[in-house]
Amino acid sequence: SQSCPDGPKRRVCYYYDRGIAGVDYGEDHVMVPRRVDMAHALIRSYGLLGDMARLRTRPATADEISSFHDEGYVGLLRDVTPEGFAAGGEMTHAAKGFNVGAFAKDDRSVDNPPIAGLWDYCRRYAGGSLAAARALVSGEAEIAINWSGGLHHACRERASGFCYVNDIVVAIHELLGRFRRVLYVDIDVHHGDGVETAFIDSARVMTVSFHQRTKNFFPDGKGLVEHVGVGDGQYRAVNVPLNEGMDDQGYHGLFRPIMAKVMEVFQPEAIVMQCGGDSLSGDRLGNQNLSIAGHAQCVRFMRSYNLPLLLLGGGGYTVNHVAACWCYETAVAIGKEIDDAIPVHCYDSYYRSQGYKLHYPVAKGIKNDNTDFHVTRTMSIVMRNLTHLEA
Ligand code: ZLV
Ligand code: CA
Ligand code: ZN
Repeated sequence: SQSCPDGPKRRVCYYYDRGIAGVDYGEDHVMVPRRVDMAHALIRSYGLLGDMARLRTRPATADEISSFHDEGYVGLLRDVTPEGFAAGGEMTHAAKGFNVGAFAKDDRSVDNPPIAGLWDYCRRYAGGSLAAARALVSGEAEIAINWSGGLHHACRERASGFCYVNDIVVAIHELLGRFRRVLYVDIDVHHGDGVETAFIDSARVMTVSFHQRTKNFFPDGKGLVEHVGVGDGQYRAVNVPLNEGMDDQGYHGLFRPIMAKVMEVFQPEAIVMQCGGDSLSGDRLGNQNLSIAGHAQCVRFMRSYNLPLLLLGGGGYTVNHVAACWCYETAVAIGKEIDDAIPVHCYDSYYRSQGYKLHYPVAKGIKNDNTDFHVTRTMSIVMRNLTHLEA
């Protein structure tokens, strides 16, 4: 196959379901599923759809979702409606028990609203991740992409952090049918707690999360560098906590050596990467300072190992940034250079503030609270933990 700066082109499968774009978490909610439609429109306008096979699939079934989730919780996801929830009866009570529609203790915001079409939404984004995993299992694809997936906080029997069904866990279960060891890498600014917990005692799945760990940052109390997994999973959970303001250089100073060591000691047969775009500079929730190039460098680095690779979305709350990022990472997956100038397309007005350029400049004058002392300490603890897995 044709060569390019990042090695040969790869067979890439891509999932997109237009039924997801219209999902509404609520007017004041920061999660905007339309960002996936924006990314898709951008991907199309750059002509990248011609370089990938499109994954056509059916939405995931209740049985497939139940491979991870509790049946009672799955039943609630299927039955709950905004109207039924608003009625204040039995359903309201049941939903809140599963953390759907529950108010935060201290304010009026709802992380996991009982949105219209909730079950259909869950089935579609989980179906995409499952189909992507199957394309890797069959060998049809070397890289499979679902930007609408990556909802890493969902637990077996409760919603958490805008996530209802954990499509990542469902997809990893599918990959385990074929691959002996699966590596999970999470560059979302939040800790990948749902995935870590699901495989906390597994020797076959290693989870690595890079995340912001500052006062009260969600999910509070998770993802400490000391959390390494239990039982057969000991040292197979890796946590890299960050302070605010990490830039490209600092991030890669950690990412590259840690991931190289992880690859060496764990020797996975497939890689799943959650590419949450809230670690980008200027995100509405995250306080990091990565550029799109820096974020995508993580994808490029994992891709260079030439293993079956599943790329998923996740967070990302400044919609023009995250859409541009996922478009660029799609090009990286394919192995194609794309122009910085955004082509004319239906969402191009969203990119006016960045001069219609894909690579917007990172925020200036952001303080990087990750001192050399902090970074060196984190790195040495993580590396020491990993030496326990050396053959
Ligand atoms: O990007 O903010 O902090 C994957 C992902 O990782 C909380 N939730 C909970 C725990 C107590 N608080 C609730 C109060 C939050 C303050 C207000 C919001 C306003 C509207 C809608 C959502 C939020 C919000 N919620 C900001 N941060 C949260 C987190 C959840 C973060 C999930 C990240 C998901 C998709
Ligand atoms: Ca993370
Ligand atoms: Zn996030």
